[in-house]
Amino acid sequence: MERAWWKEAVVYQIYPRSFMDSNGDGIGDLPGIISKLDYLKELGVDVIWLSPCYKSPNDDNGYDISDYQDIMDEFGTMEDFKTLLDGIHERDMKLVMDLVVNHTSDEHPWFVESRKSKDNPYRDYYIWRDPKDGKEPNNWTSYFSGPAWEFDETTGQYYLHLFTRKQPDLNWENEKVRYEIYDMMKFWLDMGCDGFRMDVANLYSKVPGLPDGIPRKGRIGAENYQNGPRIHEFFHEMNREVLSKYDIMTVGEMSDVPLEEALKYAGKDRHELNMVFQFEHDDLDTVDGERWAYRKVPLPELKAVLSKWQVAMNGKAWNSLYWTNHDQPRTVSRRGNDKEYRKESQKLLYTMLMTMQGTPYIYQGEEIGMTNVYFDSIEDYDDVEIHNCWRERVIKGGEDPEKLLDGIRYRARDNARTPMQWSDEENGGFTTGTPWLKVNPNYKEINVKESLADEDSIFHYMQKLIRMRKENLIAVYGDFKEYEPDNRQLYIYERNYQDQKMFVVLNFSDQEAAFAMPEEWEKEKAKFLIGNYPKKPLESRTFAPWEAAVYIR
Ligand code: TEU
Ligand code: CA
Repeated sequence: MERAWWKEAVVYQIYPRSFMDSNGDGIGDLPGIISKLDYLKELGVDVIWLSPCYKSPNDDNGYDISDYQDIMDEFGTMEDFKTLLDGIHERDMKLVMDLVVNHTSDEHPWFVESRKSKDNPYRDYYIWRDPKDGKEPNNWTSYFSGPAWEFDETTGQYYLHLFTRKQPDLNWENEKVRYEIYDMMKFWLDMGCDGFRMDVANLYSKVPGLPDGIPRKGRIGAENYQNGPRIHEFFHEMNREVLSKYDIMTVGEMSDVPLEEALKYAGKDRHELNMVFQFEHDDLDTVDGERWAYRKVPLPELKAVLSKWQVAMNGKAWNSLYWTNHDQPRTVSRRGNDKEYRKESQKLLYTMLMTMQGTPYIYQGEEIGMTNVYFDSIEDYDDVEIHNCWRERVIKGGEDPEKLLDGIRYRARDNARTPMQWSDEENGGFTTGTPWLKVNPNYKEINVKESLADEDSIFHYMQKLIRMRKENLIAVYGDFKEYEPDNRQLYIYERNYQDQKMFVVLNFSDQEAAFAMPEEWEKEKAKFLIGNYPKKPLESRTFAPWEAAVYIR
């Protein structure tokens, strides 16, 4: 397997709005991030992926961009950005930018022009259609509730928006649009940025004619824009025009990306992207495509999906490994036990991440085991996704508010967006003002200051895991073989690289689990490498609740 820096790197995602506020306005900012670079270096991460920091009216917290080549007022200035970039490089780290080019803000000058008249030079930068029988051009619905079309009085046509109405979709069929985007990408890369995380990167190409979607519960229309007809052509072109000219890292965020498609997007000789974020393991706890319904996922189901990707990508493409991001619940609340076994289970979950093939991503706050927030009232939530849905389903639709609130408390994106908990001071030390989103009240116990002081903390364990990965290339490149796929408590696997072997045993449960050593291992003189309980030899024994142990020989 060919080595590459972006395969060996550990990535840390920053959601700037919630990371660190430097000036007391309650909103995280670039100087705030700069003040914490030494902390990130101490953790040991190599790459920082910054969620969007561009000019934006913040309908969707920066994922609605009104100027791709300037910095959001609340976050600082271009000067601050350059200081940040230098600060990252001086510490031998790299910076990956968020590239949001499926859509812009409706306040982007392209859209402001586009909506003026049908013959405006920018008209064709977006997707405009005549009404059909006085209504929307097709039946597609948006990710954030309601139709994916908005009627615009000025010209009597509708425009497409897969997300909010303030996020009109760009028309990727238009070559001019694509080349504008490529130029903008070069602007950041020429400045020294080290790559892109590409937002909803499998949605750019829509099926010509924009046919109706298959009617179903949940969002309608996806089969007409997910992994669309020209998407690979677009990535080849982007690769040829931009990506191939720089030594960078690229990751496409792609919901509903089947394995066969991922093998193309991230295929090693296909000249598209380095890797994708896929969501198959993430989607397992949903029910019937209903966004807010959830269920407990039996371990064998989760393992089946994770293992499938490990095996299928080996030697052909490259995985990204993540448990959460700014759109997902907190890992320990969703997959571990955020009460009795918060530390143990979080450590186990990241032991898994750091011992699989692929590039691991840590979302801010995961290194101290931050939890879901479980707000009492809908008013406490900020997310446009939640408020749109509430309006449509509770206020207009008369649905049971308690039931919906229960689902929201579990799955809300705001769970990951509460401010970073730096200390036990007011507002977790995130701001001296009023935070834009309430701090999780558990900041008194769960915070960075406490984690740094405690030798046994999740932070220090995460630090060791990262170091372990750097010292053992097998953790990065080894192939993957699973044992006992039907075991409902234990995830057991082996990695192989050159003449080395690594064994991993993970007890994903609140109960002790009996571990019977597979025959092939009996002969192996494996030594304990890392784990979240005191060292024990590799032998048949019971594993404590949420015990994780890694062996090597
Ligand atoms: O998310 C894309 C995506 O698939 C998510 O929309 C997910 O389905 C959603 O969060 C739940 O409804 C990306 C960004 O990560 C997200 O923050 C943006 O809101 C979205 O794209 C639009 O840019
Ligand atoms: Ca601020």
